Amino acid sequence: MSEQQVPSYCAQCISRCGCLVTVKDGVLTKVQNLAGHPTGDVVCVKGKAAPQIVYHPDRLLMPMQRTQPKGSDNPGWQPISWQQALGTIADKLGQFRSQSGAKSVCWGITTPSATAIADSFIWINRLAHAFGSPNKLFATENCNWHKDFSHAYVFGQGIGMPDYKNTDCILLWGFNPKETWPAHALQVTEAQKRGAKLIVIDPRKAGLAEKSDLWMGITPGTDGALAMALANLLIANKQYDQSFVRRWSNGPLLVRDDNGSLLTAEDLGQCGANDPEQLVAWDERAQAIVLYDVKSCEYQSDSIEDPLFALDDRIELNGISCRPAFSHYRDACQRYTLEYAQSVTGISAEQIEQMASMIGESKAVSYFSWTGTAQHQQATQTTLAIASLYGLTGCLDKRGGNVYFSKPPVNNLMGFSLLSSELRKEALGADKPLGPWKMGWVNSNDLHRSVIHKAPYKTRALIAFGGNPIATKPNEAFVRETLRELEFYVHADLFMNESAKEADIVLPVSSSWERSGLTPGFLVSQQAESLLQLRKPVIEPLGEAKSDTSIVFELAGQLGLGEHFWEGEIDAALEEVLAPTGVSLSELKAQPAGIDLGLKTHYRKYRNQGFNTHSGKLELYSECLLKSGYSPVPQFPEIQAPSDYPLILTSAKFRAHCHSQHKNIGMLNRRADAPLVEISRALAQELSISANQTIIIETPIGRMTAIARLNADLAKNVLCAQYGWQESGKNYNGIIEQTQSDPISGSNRLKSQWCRIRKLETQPG
Ligand SMILES: Nc1nc2c(c(=O)[nH]1)N[C@H]1C(S)=C(S)[C@@H](COP(=O)(O)OP(=O)(O)OC[C@H]3O[C@@H](n4cnc5c(=O)[nH]c(N)nc54)[C@H](O)[C@@H]3O)O[C@H]1N2
Ligand SMILES: Nc1nc2c(c(=O)[nH]1)N[C@H]1C(S)=C(S)[C@@H](COP(=O)(O)OP(=O)(O)OC[C@H]3O[C@@H](n4cnc5c(=O)[nH]c(N)nc54)[C@H](O)[C@@H]3O)O[C@H]1N2
Ligand code: SF4
Ligand SMILES: [Mo]
Repeated sequence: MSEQQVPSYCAQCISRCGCLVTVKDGVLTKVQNLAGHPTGDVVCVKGKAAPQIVYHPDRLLMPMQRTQPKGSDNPGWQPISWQQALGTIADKLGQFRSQSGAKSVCWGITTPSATAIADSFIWINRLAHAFGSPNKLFATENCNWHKDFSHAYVFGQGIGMPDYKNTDCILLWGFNPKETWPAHALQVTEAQKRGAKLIVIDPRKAGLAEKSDLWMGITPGTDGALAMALANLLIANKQYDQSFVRRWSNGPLLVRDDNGSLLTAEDLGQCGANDPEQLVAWDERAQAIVLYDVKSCEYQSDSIEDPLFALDDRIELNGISCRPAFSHYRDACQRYTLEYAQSVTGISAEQIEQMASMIGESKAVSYFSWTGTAQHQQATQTTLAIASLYGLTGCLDKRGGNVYFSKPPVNNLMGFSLLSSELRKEALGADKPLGPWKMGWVNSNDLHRSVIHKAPYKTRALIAFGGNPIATKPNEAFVRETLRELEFYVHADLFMNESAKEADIVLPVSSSWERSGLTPGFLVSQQAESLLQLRKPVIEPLGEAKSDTSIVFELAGQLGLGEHFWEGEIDAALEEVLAPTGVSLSELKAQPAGIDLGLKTHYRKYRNQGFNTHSGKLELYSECLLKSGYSPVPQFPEIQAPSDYPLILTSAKFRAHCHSQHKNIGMLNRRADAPLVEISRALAQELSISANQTIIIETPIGRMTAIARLNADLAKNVLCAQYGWQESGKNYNGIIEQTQSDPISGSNRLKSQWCRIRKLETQPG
């Protein structure tokens, strides 16, 4: 008998936990944590369940094609060879490309945060681009867009990572790492042991909220109002970092009253149209303007260490009335009085004041926010409000704040440059001025419009690498209609899911344990970011399963795109990814536990390079949003709940499952075969609902059943249900209205759907 223990990492979710894998006679038997690895302190139950996932009898083991028409009860799957499968796919794609243009083919990608698709993410994007299509169906609008991209309107880049080793006060804002990112949660707990304070903003007192210093039980979807009220208090009490705001934010830059644009030196006749762009601030002490050069990010003044820039007053220059950008932001915040914020968020004025003082009194504040704030109709404005509030603390990229740790320098080979700029502008969704479509990330609403209404053109095929939009995008029926109407749908996966059942061809994908993967940096600390690790396959692929990367490289060859794919040599491609690190693939292969690049953190990099925004400053006022037709400061139009749906339904993730996955895995599904829904004791009492009874949740578009769990801490008008059950009637996203979406990101009310509930008359026995 041969037994091996291989140092590796679990690739099944964003936590990418360092692990030790036991393989006996070629069989994966055990996954345990790998002490000493920067994310190796724990593996979760899904990691431990890896053998059950890998050897599950439902694994797809060979390519199959449909023989019965779509909509039939039984698709009549017939096994086919890889050669037949890839040949058919290449022929069909070639046909669509020549008849309707490559953009008529959309490429689907499951989420890298809850699957191992990160192994292949760049290659799938690259294939779409090399093929000539800008369109990729992805989860970003409900997932990482807000933390990684809408934050950039304020910061010039994403949210960063809390510098847990040095922080004094942590905000977990709509993020529950205890269930969703254990390596992250451990850092929080360590920081708490050191004395850092923890504030959790979550409708549920869940996860680390139990051990927090302050739990803010917010009404779902109202985080923007809380952020604005907190900012209002910090400004009123002068508890914000005034020197940072004056020196490094665009707060002092003057805004024209007539059109909202930033005042330029050219407006004042101080330079010509062809001179480099210069903006204008007002020096209170000198009672004079100071010009700001956008390109160099420098003010033309020596006295800036002693900040004198005006933040408040309206002045008239050259007949143009204007006032500092900061005053616009401050005015927007002033609408959020304690009374108003209390009425909107359901949080007491005392608690809001307490949170503001904790932020104001802490030297180094850090925060992380993810899907709790991102799955709402006003998700973009919400993240702008939170990012702007954070901007006031002056902690961005400061020791103990949210920091951009140094990362292994790898080549980004997603291949956007393979697409012409004209084609990039034809991505579905490009009728909106901004949003994920700019990266070619298409949402299910825009895809539906294209497939069903041919607007602005018809999408004919979808080639999906994992994902289950029927269970994870809003309005199951709407998504099913899209998939069914496609002329050709290919789905590559480990398992047959509800969406894959609509496919014409299904391809078997190997699990992460059967293939290799590269992780350049493990995110949660500088030490973790310094690690470069190549995961090697620990077992042979099951059946005929292939990795997504192999499928991409082989398909590229068949499509005549081999030149963009190193003529099928995956190792050569990986060498190119690694080139800037100076580490070769063979060196990395020889070190299965990874190579520590010993990278060092550089704080406050903006001092040398400015922020990556248009003005080069942290933007509390966004001219970019204004020019695209949106409010330049966070703004929340009041949206009225329909009177017959008085409750608010939110959702959350839990440790044992990722989205629609893992419901079939015995050791991950001990508790229930139906979604659970947390409801408040008060509401349960009013409706005579007891724990474990089945209730019906209704929205304007449908109903689902769920099993009640009573929660004494939940507000009476809030429910939190599990999602990801695929069966109609249990599918949470079957009852979410796709019509109400964020105007910029396209996010949906997956966490703030109006609903009503009742008890199921006849309870299952
Ligand atoms: N076990 C497991 N881990 C996962 C995943 C998984 O499916 N399962 N998925 C991965 C992926 S793709 C992602 S994006 C991450 C996401 O990770 P998280 O963002 O942590 O995921 P959620 O649990 O959906 O949401 C976080 C918290 O937001 C709260 N919440 C709900 N509504 C609101 C609201 O309106 N405001 C506020 N402030 N909070 C609210 C919920 O109660 C929940 O506790 O997790 C990753 N890790
Ligand atoms: N109501 C509600 N809906 C939500 C959310 C929520 O909080 N509430 N969260 C949203 C979020 S954050 C996200 S990211 C989306 C996720 O949405 P999806 O990306 O649709 O995620 P899953 O349901 O996990 O589907 C993953 C599928 O990919 C397969 N898979 C796993 N690993 C691989 C692999 O390596 N290769 C291939 N080819 N396939 C693989 C799995 O077997 C599974 O069938 O869901 C969103 N939907
Ligand atoms: S949290 Fe669990 S599933 Fe995710 S990487 Fe760690 S062990 Fe794997
Ligand atoms: Mo996600």
